Amino acid sequence: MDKHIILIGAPVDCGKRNQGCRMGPDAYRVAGLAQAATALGYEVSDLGNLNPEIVEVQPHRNPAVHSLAETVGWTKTLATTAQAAAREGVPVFLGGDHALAAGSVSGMAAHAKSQDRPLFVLWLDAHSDFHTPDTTESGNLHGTPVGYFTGREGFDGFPPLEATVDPANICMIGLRSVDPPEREALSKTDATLVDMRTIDEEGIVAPLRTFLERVEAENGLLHVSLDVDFLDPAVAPAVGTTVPGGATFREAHLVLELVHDSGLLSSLDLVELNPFLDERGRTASLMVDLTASLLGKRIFDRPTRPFSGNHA
Ligand code: B3U
Ligand code: MN
Ligand code: MN
Repeated sequence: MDKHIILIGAPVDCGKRNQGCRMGPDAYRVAGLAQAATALGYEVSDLGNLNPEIVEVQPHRNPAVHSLAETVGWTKTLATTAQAAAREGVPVFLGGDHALAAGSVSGMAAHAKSQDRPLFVLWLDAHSDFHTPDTTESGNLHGTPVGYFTGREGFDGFPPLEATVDPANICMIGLRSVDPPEREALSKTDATLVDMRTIDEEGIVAPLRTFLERVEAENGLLHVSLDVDFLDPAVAPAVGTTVPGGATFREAHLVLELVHDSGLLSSLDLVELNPFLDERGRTASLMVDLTASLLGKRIFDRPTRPFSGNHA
């Protein structure tokens, strides 16, 4: 993995009605994200907080959809920034709500295409975010980014995709809130769907290893999108949509440690942190600690074993 981390503040707050995620980027800074990466031997740059491009769009035919222009503007800004940053290091998108992944992931997909490599996405979330603007009932576009970057229809006004992500290259872990239209559409794809029952029955490691081995075998780039609600709200309360029964503290660290050991990480989103709802910064600090695990923080060194190619 590249030793240069590029922090990109994405104070996106338009993907749902309850506000507060715009404070996320600064909460990560205050919680010491840059210092944690520096301590692990990375060079760190911080691009500061970005602003969305100003765009005009036609209102969507689904009257529930809100904040379309702002979401489209963010998608453009973040896709462009992702492509430029990916040439220099590992972009880390400091959210902001999950609507930002429409831009971060589509930009990374374009970057991967320019290198003639496939993009794989590890989606750590209680939700599948596979709606389209036509199927969303809430009208909250943070429920749609996966629909967008896989090329589903209905994203009128959004920038055309330079490259789509093949659903077969997506692994979602932590699922426990999937709406009927999302379930129906997902069932027609080859996405790997790891819900809480699968985790309880098989553990979280086996499906993750299988996925990472495929990324490696296909020489893919790997984008990790970490939604705070992947975690159980008992350990990560600072989130608008709390869904009980989430990943434990230890499961989350283990997932990110295994991704680190794979040596495959190319980019990361940290999303849905709402510092307004936090308890003395504990969720922000946990997200920083999890990022440190992803960047190689460990208790003891161990011989790298989980993958055929022995990455550093
Ligand atoms: N699927 C629901 C709920 C939701 C999606 N993402 C979050 N909540 N965070 C919706 O509104 O689309
Ligand atoms: Mn999400
Ligand atoms: Mn979620």
